[in-house]
Parts: sequence; C-alpha cells; structure tokens
Amino acid sequence: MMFDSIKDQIRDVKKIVFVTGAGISQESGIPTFRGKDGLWRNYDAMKLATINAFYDNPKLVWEWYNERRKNIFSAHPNEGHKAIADLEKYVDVVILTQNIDGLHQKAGSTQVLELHGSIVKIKCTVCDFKDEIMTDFSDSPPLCKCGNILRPDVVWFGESLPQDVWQEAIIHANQCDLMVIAGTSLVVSPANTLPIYAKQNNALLIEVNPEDTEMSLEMDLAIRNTSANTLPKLISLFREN
Ligand code: BJW
Ligand code: ZN
Repeated sequence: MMFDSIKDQIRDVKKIVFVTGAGISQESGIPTFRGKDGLWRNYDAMKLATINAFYDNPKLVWEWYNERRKNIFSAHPNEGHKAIADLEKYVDVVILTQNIDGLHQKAGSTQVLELHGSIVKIKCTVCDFKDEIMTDFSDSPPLCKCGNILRPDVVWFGESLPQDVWQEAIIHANQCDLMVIAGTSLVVSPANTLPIYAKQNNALLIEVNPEDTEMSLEMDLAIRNTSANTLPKLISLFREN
C-alpha cells in the first residue's frame, strides 16, 4: 500500500492541512500552468498573469480568463477532490488552495482558503468595488461605475495575497500534524513556504505528484502518482480507525 511506511503515524493525526495546486484539477480536465499545458494560443500563461500584461492587452487577458471560466464551469470535482471532502467525516481538514476553480467547494469541502482568488470574482483596478459573476462574461473587461477597468479578482505575479486569508493559512499550517501537498510544483511563493510552517510543528509531510518538486526531499513520503489515484486511499486509513 502507498502509505504503508507511515500508516501508524497517520492514524494518530487530528488535523490535516492540504496544500493544493493546479495538478489536483488536472483530472477534471483543467490544464496546469507549467509544462506543455501552460500554453494558451501560443502565449506563455505565466506572462499573462501580471497586471502589466492586463494593462497592455486587457482584451487578451480577459479572453484567457473567459475561456478558463467556461471550462471550469463545466468541470466536475474528481476522486481527489471528493476524497478530501470525505475526510471531513473523520478528522479536522483545512484546504489551502492556489486554485481559483472552486472545485474543492463543489466537492463539499467546508474549510477552503483561496490563496490566489477566485474565477467568479472581479474587482476594480482603481477603487474598492468588488463583484461576483456567475454567468457568462462579456467579451472585453467591463467598466466600473468609477469609469476604470474591471479585472479578475485573482492574485497576479508581484501582487500580495489577500492578507487575512494568508495570515489564517499560516495559522493552520502551524497547527496541523499532517500536511498533504498535492498537485503543485511549489515554485510560486509565498504559497510554497507553507510546508516549512508545518515542518516547524513537526507535522508529517506527504507529497502527491507524478513528478519531483523542489521540496520532494523534505517530504516524509513522496507518492509519485496522480491525486485522483492516491487520495481515496488515504481515506481508507481513517475509515479503519
Ligand atoms: C499533478 C497531476 C495530477 C499534474 N495529480 N499532480 C521575481 C520577480 C517578481 C516576483 C518574484 C520574483 N521572484 C519571486 C517572485 C515572487 C513570485 C514568484 O513566486 N515567482 C516565481 C514563479 C519565481 N510570487 C509572487 O509574485 C506572489 N506575490 C508575492 O510574492 O508578493 C510579494 C511580492 C511583491 C512584489 C514583488 C515580489 C514579491 C504572487 C503569486 C501569484 C501567482 N498567481 C498565479 C495566477 C493566479 C490566477 C490564475 O489562476 O490565473 O497562480 S500564477 C500560477 O502559479 C497560479 C498558480 O496558483 C500558481 C502555482 O502553480 P501550481 O498550482 O503549482 O501549478 P503548476 O502548473 O506549476 O504545477 C502543477 C503540478 O501538478 C506539477 O508539479 C505537476 O507535476 C502536477 N500534476 N497532473 C497530481 N493528475
Ligand atoms: Zn472602480
């Protein structure tokens, strides 16, 4: 069994924090950012995720989000998301996600902190106006009542994470006795520092990723498989209790 080497330690766990990234939604049909998936109409997705890219070509960046929104709205949580939601029956679970797709919530998880914002939210580039759009988006970014351009309410490179959410994330990372890091390359800061907080609390660290990451060597267990294949097996350890 995948978890054999640490299954006795896992059984005593009271609080699990999941740190998730694009890879956990890959099996729901949502492309990841890096690797060959990170291209959109031959643009490097990472170059679109900045405020300067948006000011240079608002329509292009808006179209990128529009396409992703359509795909996300038609996507369903996969066995990985569902397993994490199920785990709430047995143990305290908090999810710190870099994803904006809302699939953890759709799967039924109740404690989800969105570190990088949400695909349904928009905000003004200038004033404090914020809104949610649950229906189709217009072809170009709409204007705010103040006359300035509206943008997706997500965190782009060089921008700080929502500070209340980030502070709460650190508290949970400090408190957990198991952290499961699933579907993230851990190249983007500050989200990639969360495992360090958990380690300071002597938490067990488990990584679920078909590939090696920068932090694989720090893990107590690195499972080289997909999240939909792996996470349902984690549940069975708690169900046996
Ligand atoms: C599977 C799988 C399966 C596949 N099952 N697994 C130099 C200049 C400017 C800034 C910086 C700089 N150096 C460092 C910085 C800081 C910067 C940063 O970290 N950059 C690095 C890239 C170098 N960070 C920031 O700017 C952050 N803000 C900040 O630090 O503020 C302070 C500051 C201010 C001013 C200057 C400097 C600092 C903000 C980061 C915001 C990131 N935003 C994005 C877009 C969000 C909105 C959107 O979705 O459009 O967030 S970028 C993108 O990367 C997105 C993701 O959440 C994030 C992380 O990616 P993730 O989720 O890890 O995906 P991938 O694709 O990388 O990995 C997928 C993994 O899944 C892979 O490992 C696969 O193997 C695996 N996988 N299939 C399980 N089935
Ligand atoms: Zn405004």
